[in-house]
Amino acid sequence: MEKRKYYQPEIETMPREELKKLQSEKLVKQVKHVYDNVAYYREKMDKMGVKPEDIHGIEDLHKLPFIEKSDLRDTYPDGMLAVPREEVVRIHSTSGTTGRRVIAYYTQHDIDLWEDCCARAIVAVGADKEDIIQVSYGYGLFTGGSGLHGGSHKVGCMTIPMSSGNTERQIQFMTDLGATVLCCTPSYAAYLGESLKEMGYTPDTIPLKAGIFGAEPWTASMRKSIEETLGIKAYDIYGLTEISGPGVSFECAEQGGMHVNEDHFIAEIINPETGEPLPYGEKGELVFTCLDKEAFPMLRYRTRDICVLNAEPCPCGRTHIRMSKPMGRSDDMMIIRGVNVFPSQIESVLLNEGFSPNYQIKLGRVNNNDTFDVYVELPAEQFDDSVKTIAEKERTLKDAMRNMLGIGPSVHLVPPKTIARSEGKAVRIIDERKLHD
Ligand code: DLL
Repeated sequence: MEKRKYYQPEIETMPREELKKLQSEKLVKQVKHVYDNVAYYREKMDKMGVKPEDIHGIEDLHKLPFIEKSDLRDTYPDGMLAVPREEVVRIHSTSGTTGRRVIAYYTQHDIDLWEDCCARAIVAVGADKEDIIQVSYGYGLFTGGSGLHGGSHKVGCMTIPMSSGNTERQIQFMTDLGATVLCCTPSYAAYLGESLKEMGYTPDTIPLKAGIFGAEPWTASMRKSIEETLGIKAYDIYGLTEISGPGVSFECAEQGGMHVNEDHFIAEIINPETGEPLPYGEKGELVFTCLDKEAFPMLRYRTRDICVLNAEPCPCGRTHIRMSKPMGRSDDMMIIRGVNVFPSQIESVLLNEGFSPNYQIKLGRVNNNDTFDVYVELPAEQFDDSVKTIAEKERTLKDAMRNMLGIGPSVHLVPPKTIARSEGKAVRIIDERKLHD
C-alpha cells in the first residue's frame, strides 16, 4: 500500500487564497464567540473601542487587543473559559507556581483538532498505520504526552504510552516491540541515544527510523548528533499549552522550518517593544490567534518566542507558512530539562525560606543534558554555621525549589557578598548551553 503524504491533504495543501478565506470566515465567528463569552476580553475590546462587527476578516486582525501571560494570571483559574464548564472534557497546564500556572481547557472538539494537528506532524515524518510510536514525552498536565498519543491514534499507529523517565524500561520496550518513531524532548532523545550506545546498540540495531522532538530549544549540531547515535531522521515540533500543545507547527521532510497549522491558528510576528505587526521574513515575537478552539480560544496571544515566518512555497506541497525555530525569548523564561522556569519562582522560594534574593542561576550542558545550579548567598549571621547545617539548608532549598518548579537544581550556599553585584540589572542567569545556532 502506498504511504500517504499528508494526513488531511485537502487542508494541508489548500491554495493560499482559499486558506485566507477560510481563516477570515473562522475569525469573524471566533471574535464574536469570545466577545459574547469572555467578559475579560470583552472589556479589553470595549476599552479599545473595537466591536465584533468591526472584524470582517484577517485584514482586521491587528485591531484586536493582545492577550499576554499576565492576562492569564489575572484571570486564573477560569476567567478565560469561553464555554459552560460542563462542555469541558479536559484541562492541561504549564509548569510553574500558582501565579504563573496557566490552565488550558478543552472541549471534545478542541481535543479533536489538536490531535489532528499532531497526526499531521506524524504523517509528515513518513509514519503511517504500520508504524509503532513510542511516546516518551511526559503524560499528565504537560501537553506533550497526550497530544502525540492522540495524534498517533488518529493515524492508526500502535502507540506505546511510555511517558518520560525509566530509561531501562524505555529501551526494553523500544527494542522488544520495534518502535519506529520516538516522540520526546531532544535532550531526552540524546540521553536515550547515549544509554543505547553504552548498552552496545549501534544505529543499525536500533529499530527507530524517525523522531519527533520539541518542547525546548535544540541546535543543528544536537540534531546531527541525535540522528547519528539513533540512526534516525530527527524532526522538530513546536507548540504551547495556551494554544493547544504540541503540533501548533511541525517540520516536513524538507526540514526548512515548521508548517503552522493555519486553518486552526493564525501566526503573526510583532515588534516585541511596540506591538506593531511586522511583515513575513522579519524577526520578532510570535503571536497566535486560535480560529476554532471553543473552550480556551486565545486571540492574539503573545508567545514571547522570537521567530521569523516564511510564506515561500514549500517543495513538500503543503501551503501553510513555516516558522523558524524559536531563536530566543522576549522574556526571562528558561526551559530547563523541558520544564519552563522563571527566575521569579526561584526568588519566591528564597524569600519563603528566609534567604535574601542574592542568587545566580547557572545553566550548562553535559552529555546533551541540562545542568542546573543555583548559587545563593548565606545571610551574614548564618555564615559561621557548621558544614553539616549548611548542607541541610542546601537540601531544604533544593526540595523547596523542586516542589515549586518540578525539577530540583543543585543548590550551593556561598559566603555573603560573593555573588557579583551588577551596576544595572542584576545578572541572574548565566546560560552556557548554546541552545541557538
Ligand atoms: O512545550 C508543548 C510541546 C510539547 C511542544 C511537546 C512540542 C513537543 P509548554 O510547556 O507550554 O508547551 O511550553 C511552550 O516551549 O513557548 C517555546 O518557548 C518552547 N518550545 C516548544 N516547542 C519548541 C521547539 C510545550 N520545538 C514553550 N523549539 C514555547 C524550541 C520550543 N522551543
